[in-house]
Amino acid sequence: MSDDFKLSKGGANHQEPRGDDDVMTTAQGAPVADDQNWLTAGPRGPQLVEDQVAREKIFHFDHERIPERVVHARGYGVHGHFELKKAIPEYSRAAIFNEVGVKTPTFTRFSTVAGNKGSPDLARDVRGFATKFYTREGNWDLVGNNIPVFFIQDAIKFPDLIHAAKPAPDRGFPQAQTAHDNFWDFISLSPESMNMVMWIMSDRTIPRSFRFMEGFGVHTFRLVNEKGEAHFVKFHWKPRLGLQSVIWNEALKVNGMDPDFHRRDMWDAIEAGDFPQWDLGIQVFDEEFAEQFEFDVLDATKIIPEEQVPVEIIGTLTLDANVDNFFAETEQVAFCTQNIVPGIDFTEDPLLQGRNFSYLDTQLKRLGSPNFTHIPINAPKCPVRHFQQDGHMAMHNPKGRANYEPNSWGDTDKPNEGRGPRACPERGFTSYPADVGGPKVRVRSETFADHYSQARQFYVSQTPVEQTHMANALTFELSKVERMDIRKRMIGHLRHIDEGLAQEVADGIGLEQLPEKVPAAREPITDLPESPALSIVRNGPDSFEGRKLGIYIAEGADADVVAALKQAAQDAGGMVEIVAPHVAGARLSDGSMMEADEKIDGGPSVTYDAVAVVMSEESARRYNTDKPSVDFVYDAFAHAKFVAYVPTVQPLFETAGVWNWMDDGFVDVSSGEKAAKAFIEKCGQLRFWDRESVKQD
Ligand code: HDE
Repeated sequence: MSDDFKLSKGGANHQEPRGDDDVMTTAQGAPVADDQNWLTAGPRGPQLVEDQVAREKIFHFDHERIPERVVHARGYGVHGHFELKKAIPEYSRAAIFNEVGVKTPTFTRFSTVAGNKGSPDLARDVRGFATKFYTREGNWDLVGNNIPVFFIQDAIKFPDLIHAAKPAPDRGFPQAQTAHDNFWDFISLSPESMNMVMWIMSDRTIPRSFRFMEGFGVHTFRLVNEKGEAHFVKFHWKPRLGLQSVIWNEALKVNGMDPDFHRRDMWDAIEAGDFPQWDLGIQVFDEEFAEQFEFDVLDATKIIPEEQVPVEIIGTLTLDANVDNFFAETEQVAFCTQNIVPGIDFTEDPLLQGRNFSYLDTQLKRLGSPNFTHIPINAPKCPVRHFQQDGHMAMHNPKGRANYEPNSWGDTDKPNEGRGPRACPERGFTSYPADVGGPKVRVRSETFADHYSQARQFYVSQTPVEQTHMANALTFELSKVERMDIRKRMIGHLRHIDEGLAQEVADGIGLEQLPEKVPAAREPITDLPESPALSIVRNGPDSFEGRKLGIYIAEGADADVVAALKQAAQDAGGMVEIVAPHVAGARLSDGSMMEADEKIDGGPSVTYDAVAVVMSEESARRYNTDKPSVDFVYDAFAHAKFVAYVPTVQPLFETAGVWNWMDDGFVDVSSGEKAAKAFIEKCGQLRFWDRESVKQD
């Protein structure tokens, strides 16, 4: 036992501090002599309440938790910066939109919506994509999602939506799932949600990584220029690495294998220096466009297709630093939709207006004090000057005598001293003087009444493989709904969207007859043009950059082939992990020992974008009855992945049932470098979709 690791009285391990700076203290700063033994009356006697050290420790521990977010409880935050590439003074006076090249610090938190803090990452769910920009004119929070529309049109329905989605109040389950009666009951009684239903039943809700998904501000906002002129705007985040999702069967397995799949992916990418980037795009349009557009631009259940109003890229977000402390940053960050800066303004979108009330309110509940802006992660990085004071945990109170205005302090011999700040009409935030008014009523605008047209547009814009996934997802979800009337009502909506889809789902859940259509508030428009921007598959990457190859090796694996595969993947900007029967690794054909990143049970193929299996025939025979090895191969096949192999793996591939089914997604890489390169190039397509039984039109 080393000198600095001794047993103290009572048997607890005691480690000496390494210097004065290393001495443990209480929260009050008093040095601590023993942090392992509670003060007792005699060695076997009762503990004394007098022990202020132990009491303080336990007291603090008892109060470590704060309420989790009522929605978006599970999230992951990352630091970064936004760099403007193109100034837009014609649209906005905001400094962040006018200073090309300036790097504005940011904090982005990705999240799921329905699950609690400990729920799995790959639940089928919308992903939050919230970014706080610490601009020099104050914090701007763009609190968006990875889907550009929402379930409801009016904030008053939000508590019902969330209650219906979250675990039922009596049984307390299901967790982080929408496949249950309450959710589909609410949805099928809320026709306005049908566009969103199409999006959530697509693979958008099972993203492969936060790094490969889009983000949207959802609402229509206003940009206001120096002259006070306003334009409408929708904000978009476009991932540089292209879009990618997993497939449902994979998601189920990933959740079991690694519930932290998304946060681990983000952490690893940033630690490896592969900083993910998104371009910020804007769709700008004026009142005239809004007037002639088929739908109301204030209705958050509708998009404006990119083909109709192109997305103009103006800057780039780079995420380049993980947090130092998850609680201090990710948990305590408090996004508020009402955090805007001069040059950006709200619209009368009733969902946005409701959110502006909710976010401030929820932060008080969660963080316990109106001074949550004093917490470093929430504090602006520009000067803050006001007369707000006191309250729980106040860190910054005004100095001097003046804590009100107007005041005449400082009017005498020292003009600026002690007088405090004053509002500035020129630089300060000014609301756009939108013409609003009318009788006080509780009605939904007639212009919000179309519920199916864009749902159909989304569906017809998908590739056949994506359409099949949607039909499968709907079938899966409705098969978990126990009440037949809810299932039927849902299919009654689908019939307005696409009769073929409705039929497929009806067949999928075993209905003999198609249910009646649910009466539509307005006849859907059935000939909206396809919008290719809505498909994930059409907007994937063209390289393996940022993706992960899993190479399964065992004793006798061809060293040259393994090296060639590693090199080719890394050259393409991909990551590589070695999987082996033992975590110690395997001895390769050249006698060298290659360490493994994962033991086969801990590195199933669902955690990789593409896989390679390289082993001697002897090893392939040895592991052909090993379940994790067989699953590795079979799952890669079933999930339409590209697979590199050497012919000696035949015995394993035979038991996995894939040897006779090998298609163009399988690449023999035994010849080395060139073949490995060709394989990685193919992997740029991410999946070999032909393998899936696609819907035949
Ligand atoms: Fe939220 N939402 N929301 N939401 N939301 C919250 O704020 C709310 C909506 C979104 O990473 C809460 O701090 C209402 C749309 C994200 O910390 C709460 C309505 C969109 C996050 C709240 C909506 C979002 C939240 C819970 C209906 C996409 C996580 C904790 C009008 C544009 C932010 C919190 C983070 C969080 C209310 C609808 C996105 C309760 C009332 C639409 C990304 O304030």
